[in-house]
Amino acid sequence: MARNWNGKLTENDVTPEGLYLNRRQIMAGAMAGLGLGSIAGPALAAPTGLTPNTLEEITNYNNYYEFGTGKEDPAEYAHNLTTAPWSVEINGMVDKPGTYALEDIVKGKDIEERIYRLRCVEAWSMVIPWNGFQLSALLDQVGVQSGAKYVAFETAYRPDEMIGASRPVLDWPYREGLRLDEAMNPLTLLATGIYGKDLLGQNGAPLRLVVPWKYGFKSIKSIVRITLQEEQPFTSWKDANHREYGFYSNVNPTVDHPRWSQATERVIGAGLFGSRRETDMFNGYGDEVAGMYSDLDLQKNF
Ligand SMILES: Nc1nc2c(c(=O)[nH]1)N[C@H]1C(S)=C(S)[C@@H](COP(=O)(O)O)O[C@H]1N2
Ligand SMILES: [Mo]
Repeated sequence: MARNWNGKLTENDVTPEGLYLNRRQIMAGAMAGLGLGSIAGPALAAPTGLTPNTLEEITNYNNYYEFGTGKEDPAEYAHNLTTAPWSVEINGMVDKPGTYALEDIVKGKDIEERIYRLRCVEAWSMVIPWNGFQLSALLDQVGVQSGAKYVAFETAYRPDEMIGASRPVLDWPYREGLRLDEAMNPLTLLATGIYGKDLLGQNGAPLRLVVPWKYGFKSIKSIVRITLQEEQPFTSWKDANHREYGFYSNVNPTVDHPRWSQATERVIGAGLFGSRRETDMFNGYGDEVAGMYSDLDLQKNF
């Protein structure tokens, strides 16, 4: 019987047994990958019984501007990033600041499968079966101090390994941020894999954020620093154009990008000419996240 991430029964109750067993085998594969987390309970189904895109699609149509702005550039160049050893500096308003080896970050975490929609601000979307753990587990581990209101994230900046990072596309390093309650939301994931395999470079190896109710650019890749702070963090896309990219960037079909509609999205891989679907408020995750924004005017705080 399939249950979604919070234990509710889902449409995946009708998932054929074969597919379900297949998922279990995939998860066994996940343990062989980074191999440091343990799988908790049954494979987790998506809230709406989503069918994931193929690994081929997920790894060949990417945005990772440090490796170029073309959709196929990351697949060609991102393997140049050295991802082992890897460490993440966790600092600011935390009880246990420090530079944590990736192994120590993953150790003891339940690596789950989370099948999420990814909605890019450019109005295309995919469905990705992530493996990872809740960001909240890491924040609990390091101890968030009272007074911290935001979490800032930073991607590695290595122009010698990143062919696109010597060009002034964004104010590097790529930086993103969340409000603390968004960071602690159970949907917010630190991903280590896809389809039970370690992340490839183009998807943000070895550790990237996944915030499924926000536009894809919030889901920052190849994280090297996490800072707990009182002030709203600097974020690269808002800095590049604050009229087009807000801090919140919640998926919202009623707030158009100044240069295009956000009402619909092109589904990657849906036939030769693709297909369009209507974009859902909060990318379909409103039940889980809308309450965080009840005091905000989402037209102004886009
Ligand atoms: N460091 C970094 N993170 C990034 C990006 C980037 O250019 N650099 N692109 C973002 C955008 S716009 C999207 S849509 C998603 C795409 O994730 P995917 O390529 O794994 O599907 O990554 C996000 N994270
Ligand atoms: Mo994006």
